Amino acid sequence: MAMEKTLILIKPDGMARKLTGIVIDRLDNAGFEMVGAKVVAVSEELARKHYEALKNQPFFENLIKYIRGEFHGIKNHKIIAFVYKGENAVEGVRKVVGATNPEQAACGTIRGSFGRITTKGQFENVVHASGAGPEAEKEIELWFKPEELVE
Ligand code: IDP
Ligand code: MG
Repeated sequence: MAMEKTLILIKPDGMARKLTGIVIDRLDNAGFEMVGAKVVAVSEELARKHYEALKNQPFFENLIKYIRGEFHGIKNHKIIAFVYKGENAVEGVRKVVGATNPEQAACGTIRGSFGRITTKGQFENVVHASGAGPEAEKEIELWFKPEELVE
């Protein structure tokens, strides 16, 4: 067991559907501690950096539009970013969040409860959560300044 930090984003569908409170509640109940939080207007540059590893995927351009709120009419492209901390937080938060494909996400996970695939095939999976390996540290550095984390 290791103390870890991980990045969570409330994606534009989660914002539009007013799911922020539910996401916070589920992470609270799973025993994770919020150490950073802010509202972010996602720039094109930030979006592309965040999803850099997926730049060769066929859905990449849609992903950039999605995270910038272009499918959901979010005023000022607003999303909410969090850093959560806890024992094995990266894997643990991913368990609470559920599988990438909302149709495959287990019942009771955030994505299993609230995610959907649109008729155009766009995954709307409510939240982003850092994956295993160096991803969490890299993402936290991209989205937060060190002094924005309260530990
Ligand atoms: P993750 O969000 O569960 O970590 P990743 O593979 O890192 O999944 O992909 C990032 C995001 O890209 C997903 O959350 C989802 O919004 C989108 N995505 C991933 N795979 C597909 C796909 O096969 N079709 C459409 N969108 C996808
Ligand atoms: Mg990922």
